[in-house]
Amino acid sequence: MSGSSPVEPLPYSDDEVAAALGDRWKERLVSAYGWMALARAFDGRMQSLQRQGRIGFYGASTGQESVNVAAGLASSSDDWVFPGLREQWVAIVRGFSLEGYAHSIFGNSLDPAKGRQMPCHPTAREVHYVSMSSVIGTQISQAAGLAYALRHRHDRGAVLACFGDGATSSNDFHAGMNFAGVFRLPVVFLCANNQWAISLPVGRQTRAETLAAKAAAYGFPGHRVDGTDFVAVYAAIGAALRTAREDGGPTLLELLTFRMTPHSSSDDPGRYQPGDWAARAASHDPVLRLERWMVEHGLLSPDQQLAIQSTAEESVRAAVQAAEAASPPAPRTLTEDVFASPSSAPGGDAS
Ligand SMILES: Cc1ncc(C[n+]2csc(CCOP(=O)(O)OP(=O)(O)O)c2C)c(N)n1
Ligand SMILES: [Mg+2]
Repeated sequence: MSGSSPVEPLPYSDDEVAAALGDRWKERLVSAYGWMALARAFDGRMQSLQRQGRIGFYGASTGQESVNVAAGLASSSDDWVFPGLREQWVAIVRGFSLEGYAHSIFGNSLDPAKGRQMPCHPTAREVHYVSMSSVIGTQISQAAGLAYALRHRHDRGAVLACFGDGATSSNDFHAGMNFAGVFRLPVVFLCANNQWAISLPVGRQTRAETLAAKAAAYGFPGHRVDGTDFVAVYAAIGAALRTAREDGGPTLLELLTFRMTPHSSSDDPGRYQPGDWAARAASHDPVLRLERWMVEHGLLSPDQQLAIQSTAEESVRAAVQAAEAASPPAPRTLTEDVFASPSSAPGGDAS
C-alpha cells in the first residue's frame, strides 16, 4: 500500500492498543497488516482476472479487510464461521490455504467443493468455515442452529454469524436473532454494514438509527463499532466471543465500513452511488489507516512494508498459477456425494 491520500487517523496511544490487543500486541499488528495487505492484493488480482475472462465472477472484500482479519485472529479453532458474501478472509486467516481459495474460485479438480459452488463461496471444513448458500440471510438462522447443537453437545466453541446490512431485513435475521436470544446461545452476530446492498443504501433498509439497536428487541446487547478500525474491531469481536463461550449469551456487532468496490464483477455502481462516495470510502480505507498508525508508531519501516507487499504479490501469483494449472473436475465427480452407489455419469461413462 502506498499513496498520500488523506485517511482518518486511528486515535490511539501505544498503551491503548496494548490494552485492546493484549500481550504480543506488536506482533499481532504486524500479522494483521500482512493479512490485510494479502487480501487487498488478492482481491485486486481476482477483479482483473474476471475482466480478462479467466474467472467467471468475483465479489471483493475491499474496505472490509479489518473486519475479516480481526474475526480470523480473534476467533479460536473451536469456533465456527457462517460467512456472508465477503468473509472468505476469515477462513484464510484461520488456516484455509490461499491456493485452496484460488482453486474454489476456478472451480477446478482441487476445489474442495468440486466446482459446484459459485466463486467466493468456498467451504473449509478443517477450519470450521461453512459454505454459504447465497440466499441472503439464511446463514444467520443456520448459525443459531449450530450454536444450539454446540450447547447441547457441551462443545466449547462459539459461532460467528456474518452478514451484511441487507440481510438485516431478511426473515432469517429475525428467526436467528430471536432463537439465539431466547436460548442465550453462544453466537456473535457480525453485521458488516458497508452501507449498500447492491444499489440499495442502508437508509432504505431500515428506519432504525443503527442496526445495532435491533439487538434490544431480542434481549441481548448490540454495539456499533467503526469497522475500518482494526483495533476496535478486534477488541469488540474478542470480547463478544468470550461472552458467548462463557454462557453470557449472544451479541450483535454492527461494523460500519465503506464498500470500496462494485458489489461484484456484475455491478456498475456509477449508476447509483453519489459522486463523492469513492473519496469518502477511501478516507476510511482500513488497510491505510492501520498502515499509517504503524508507520507513525515505529512498527513498520519502508523496508518491511516493501517486503510484506512483495510477499503478498508472490503468494497471489503462486496461487493463481496453481489454480490455472489444475484440471477441471472429472465428469464422474458430478454424482459423488449424491448417491451411495453412483449410477452412470452423463454420456454413459461412469469412470
Ligand atoms: C434472498 C435474496 N434476495 C436477493 C438476493 C440478491 N442479492 C445478492 S447480494 C445482495 C445484497 C446484499 O447486501 P448486504 O447484505 O448488505 O451484503 P453486501 O453485499 O453489502 O456485503 C442481494 C440483494 C439474494 N442473493 N438473496
Ligand atoms: Mg451491504
